[in-house]
Amino acid sequence: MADHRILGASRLAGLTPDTIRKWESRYGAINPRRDVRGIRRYSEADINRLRELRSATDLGYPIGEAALLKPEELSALLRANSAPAPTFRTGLRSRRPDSFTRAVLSGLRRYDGEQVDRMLAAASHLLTPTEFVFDVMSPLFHDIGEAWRKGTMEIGQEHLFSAVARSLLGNLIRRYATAKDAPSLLFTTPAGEPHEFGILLAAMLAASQSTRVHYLGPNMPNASIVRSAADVKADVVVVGAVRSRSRAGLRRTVTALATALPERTELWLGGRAAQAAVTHRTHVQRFSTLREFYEGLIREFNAGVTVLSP
Ligand code: B12
Repeated sequence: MADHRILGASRLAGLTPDTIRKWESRYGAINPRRDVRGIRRYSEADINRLRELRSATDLGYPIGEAALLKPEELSALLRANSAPAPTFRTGLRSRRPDSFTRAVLSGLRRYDGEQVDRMLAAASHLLTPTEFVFDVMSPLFHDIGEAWRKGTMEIGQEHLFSAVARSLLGNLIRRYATAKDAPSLLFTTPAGEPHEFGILLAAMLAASQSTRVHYLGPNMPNASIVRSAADVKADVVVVGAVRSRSRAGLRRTVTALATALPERTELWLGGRAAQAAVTHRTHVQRFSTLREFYEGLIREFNAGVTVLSP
């Protein structure tokens, strides 16, 4: 069957020539052959792919994401979504979390921060908050941290991912709507504890459950934590502890913090070193994993309804 020039392809696919060119140059969505004069020639398969990409974007998928799908994946996606368009955070079953993690890692290998950002943003839109945290962000942080530690990934790539992830998670946390009387949770780590991604993910889970989140980042002296907790009327201070080098030091810090916080404020400890920080004060809870923390949130605040501001 004869190939088509761009005008014919445009008519058959229902897209403007300009869009077709952009989808090719920006997203690598198709790769038409060129004839001897360098003019693009679109095969039936190219036109079919353009039609399917158009349908995917009509359904609400960003072109940058749809363009990454292989032809059979794109067809399967359209079959699964032939009914209504996805709405924000419906947790689309056909969007497999591992397709996002693969796309993020491939962007990261090329230092393509824009792709990393786009894929993470798409995952945050198309998956539920818990799927996003447990199935995309947590495995990515883990795998990238390990790859960096083993030397199979450059420190620059780990930093690129961390910068994009920190900014995206920060924005997401601020976008959740909270009621005025929602429980107030403050997130930080003690002085000398630089590992912040556990508290960042925990903060995202808490925000998705309509609590009021105050994310203050890592490495805060006890006195500052106590003052900030008073300022924001914290119901809970959530402290992350990943390093376990000095158990005694951590225990001292945590006990001092627990004592200095007012009675109304609970202290929640999270992270792999949290168990080491034994303290006998009441109103202290420990969560080794993010899942336990999430269950704790639901249990304590009877949360469950996710409200997003537009
Ligand atoms: C990235 C990283 C760093 C970064 C942190 C950047 C940042 N802004 O967070 C930097 C470069 C700062 C760093 C520094 C150090 N690090 Co470091 N780091 C890592 C690494 C590679 C990844 C950690 C990470 O972010 N993982 C992703 C997060 C999401 O997972 P996570 O931290 O494991 O937390 C999980 C749970 O613990 C829990 N969790 C964690 N926090 C919280 C909080 C709450 C509230 C809850 C509910 C749950 C929770 O949920 C998470 C998901 O399951 C790990 C190795 C690894 N692969 O884990 C080492 C690691 C954590 N680092 C380690 C160490 C020793 C250090 C250093 C002391 C020295 C060093 N050898 O590098 C310094 C600290 C120096 C200092 N200033 O004090 C050790 C800790 C060992 C230990 N048990 O004590 C590890 C395990 C590496 C190792 N095997 O030696 N590190």
